[in-house]
Amino acid sequence: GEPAKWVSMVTARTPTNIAVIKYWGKRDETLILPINDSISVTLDPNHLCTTTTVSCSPSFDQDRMWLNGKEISLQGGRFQSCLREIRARAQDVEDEKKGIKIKKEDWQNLHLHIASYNNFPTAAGLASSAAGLACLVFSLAKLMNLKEDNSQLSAIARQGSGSACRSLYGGFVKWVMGKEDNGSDSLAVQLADEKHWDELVIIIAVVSARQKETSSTSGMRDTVETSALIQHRAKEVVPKRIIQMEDAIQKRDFPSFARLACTDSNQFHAVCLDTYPPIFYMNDTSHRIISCVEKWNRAEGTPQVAYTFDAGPNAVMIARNRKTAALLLQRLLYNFPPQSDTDLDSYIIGDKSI
Ligand code: 2P0
Repeated sequence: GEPAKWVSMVTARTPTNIAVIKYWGKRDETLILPINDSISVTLDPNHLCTTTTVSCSPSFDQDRMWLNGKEISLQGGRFQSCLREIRARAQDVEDEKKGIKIKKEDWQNLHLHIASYNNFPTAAGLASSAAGLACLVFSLAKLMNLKEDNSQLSAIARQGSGSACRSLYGGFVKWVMGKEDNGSDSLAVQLADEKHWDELVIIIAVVSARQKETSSTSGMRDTVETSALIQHRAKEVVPKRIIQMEDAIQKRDFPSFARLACTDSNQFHAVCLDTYPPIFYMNDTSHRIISCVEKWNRAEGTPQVAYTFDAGPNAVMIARNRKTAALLLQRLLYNFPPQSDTDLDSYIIGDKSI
């Protein structure tokens, strides 16, 4: 009679991460190998995150994927690299209750259906690809019963999107650039877990939810090709900051942490400006937020809040504790009053066109 039709399914949720020492520039575009180490903090999984369900069934006749409910193409080389790496490590799966028995060689022919949701604006410089690719790799690894640990999985996620490798861990994470040409040692390690420094509060001001104009991938390619500053940054500046940042995290030294995070964000944007043609990710509102935080920190005599901006105008602010976070929110609402109270737009500051 009819062969048994079954579906095997795994759902995972992965938070995004925010770099405090930035990744910008690759030495290998295909394997996604960076020109410097980077350090990030992974957000609370209840907030900015991707939820992904991966499934396989003998009744699926092709690989398909939906992002926020809309079908997207899986032809891209990066997705295919991740899938190839995962399939190569797939193991036997057996679930007697559901009548599922998959031999590892079967994975080469079983097709996948993948549904992924971001609960935040995609590609607006809020590291959506980081959470997305990390979640995809993690859920596929569970579906196919991989034996690899999170660090080894991070080296696979890296090939989907560089910053994704840092979302395989919570807390503070370092992406070690590695030395090997094949990328085997370019992976994420956890520096401290999420409980280590839990007084910190992260506040994100969505300055604009529009998609960014220059993708990170092409932006960093242009930077490596045209900026004279990027080599100085990668070789001289970042290695020292990585050591200092690890130390600041270990000691929960907020003044050092804030100084390093702010100056590294500023240097990343300086390197973007040094790219030809220049890349502008921050806008006037971003600059006003920096001034506001700098003025406050100076008035207090010691940093209360750190800021960092990625490939977009949105501000990520890290307050030293809950009390400071409450004061920060007050200041932001006073200086950047919401422009509409009708819908989600009220969370978007400074961009009248939205
Ligand atoms: C970071 N960003 O360290 C830096 C800071 C943006 C600014 O990683 O080409 O999406 O997929 O490796 O990871 C954004 O770049 O780029 C990024 P690809 P990715 O978070």
